[in-house]
Amino acid sequence: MAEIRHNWTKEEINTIYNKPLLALVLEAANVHNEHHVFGEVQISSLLSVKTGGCSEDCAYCPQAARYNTGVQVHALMKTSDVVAAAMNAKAGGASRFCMGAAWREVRDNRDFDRVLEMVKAVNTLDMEVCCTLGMLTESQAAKLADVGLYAYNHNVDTSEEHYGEVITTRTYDDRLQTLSNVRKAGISVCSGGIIGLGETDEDRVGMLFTLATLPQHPESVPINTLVPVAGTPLADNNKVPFDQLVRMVATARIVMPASAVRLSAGRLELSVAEQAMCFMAGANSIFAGDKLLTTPNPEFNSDMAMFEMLGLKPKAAFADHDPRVKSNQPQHEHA
Ligand code: SAM
Ligand code: DTB
Ligand code: SF4
Repeated sequence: MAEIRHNWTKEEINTIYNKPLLALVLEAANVHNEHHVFGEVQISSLLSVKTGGCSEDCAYCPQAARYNTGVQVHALMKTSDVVAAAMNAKAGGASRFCMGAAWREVRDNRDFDRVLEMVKAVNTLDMEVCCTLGMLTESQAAKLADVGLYAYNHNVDTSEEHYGEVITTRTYDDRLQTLSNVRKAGISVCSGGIIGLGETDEDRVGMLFTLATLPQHPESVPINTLVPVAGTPLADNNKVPFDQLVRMVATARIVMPASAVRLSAGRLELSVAEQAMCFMAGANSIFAGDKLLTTPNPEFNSDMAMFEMLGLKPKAAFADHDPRVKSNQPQHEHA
C-alpha cells in the first residue's frame, strides 16, 4: 500500500503533476483503489448560514462586501431553518452537512453561540457536521469540538507565493494557524483550494506541497475550479482546461493517499464523462444540491443519474471510524 508521506519535495510533486495524463490517472487510480472503496463517493451538502457582506478582499468571492456581485446579504439564519435544511439534505443521501458563513473570522458573540447551537442540533441527525466560518482561535475551535463539530473547512486556496495576488486582508500564515488550531481541537481538517485564479502550474504544485507536508494531511481536500462571478476581480479569468483539473485531482490523490479528494465548485461546467475521469483519478467526494453557497451546482436528480450510470455509491456517515471499512483510518503521524 502506498505509504503516507509528509516529506514530499516540490520537485517530486512537480514530476507527478507533469506525467503523461493517462499514466498519471492510472497511478492515481491504483493508489485510490488501495486506500478507498473504489466507486464510493461521499456526498456533502452545503448551506450558507450567513451570506455576503464579508470584509475580506478574496478576489474570487461573490460574498466580499467590496465587490458588486448582486449577492443578497443575509444575516445569520435561525437554527430551526438550518435543521430543516439538514434534514432535507440527509433525505437526499448526504452524509455530511457543511454550514458556511461569510465571516473573516469568528467573534465570541451571540452569533457564535447560535452557530454552536446549530452544530449541536445537526449533530443529533447522525450526520457529519462541518463548518466554514473563517479564522478561528484555539478556544473557539475547542468550543466547536465540545458541541460535536466533526470537520472544519478552511482552504489554503493557492500556493504561498500566489496568495498575495488573490487576498491581501489576511496572510497564508493566518490560514495555517487556523488549520493548526482546528487540528489541536481534534476536529477533522478539510482544506484545499481553487484552480483558475491565474496561478501557474508551479503554484498548483506549491499548494499541494503545503497540504501534503502538513504534520497530518487534511482528511478532506476540496479542489474547486473558479466559478467566475460578475463584479469580482476574477470575473473574466480564462476557463481552466479540463485536463488540468484531472492533473490536480490525480496529484492530490497520489500525495495524500488516505484523504478524501472533493470535486468541489465548478462541476456545472463538467460533462459526466469529464467527472467520470475525475472519479477515476481519485476524486471521492462531491457537494450535492442545486446550490453551493451562492452559485449554482448540478441538479440533485442529474447527479443521481450520474451515480447510477457510473455505478457510484454514496458513502455512509462516519465510515472512516468503522473498522470494517478498508483503509482511510485516522492517520498516524510520520516524520
Ligand atoms: N469565509 C470563510 C472562509 O473564507 O474561509 C468560509 C466561506 S468561503 C466562501 C469558503 C471557500 O469557498 C473559499 O476558501 C474558497 O476556496 C471557496 N470559494 C469562494 N468563492 C469561490 C468561487 N467563486 N469559485 C470557487 N471557489 C470559491
Ligand atoms: C469549498 O472548498 N468549496 C465550497 C465549500 N468549501 C465551502 C464553497 C464553494 C463556493 C463557491 C462559490 C459560491 O457558491 O459562493
Ligand atoms: Fe469572505 Fe470567505 Fe468570501 Fe473571503 S472567501 S470574501 S473570507 S466569505
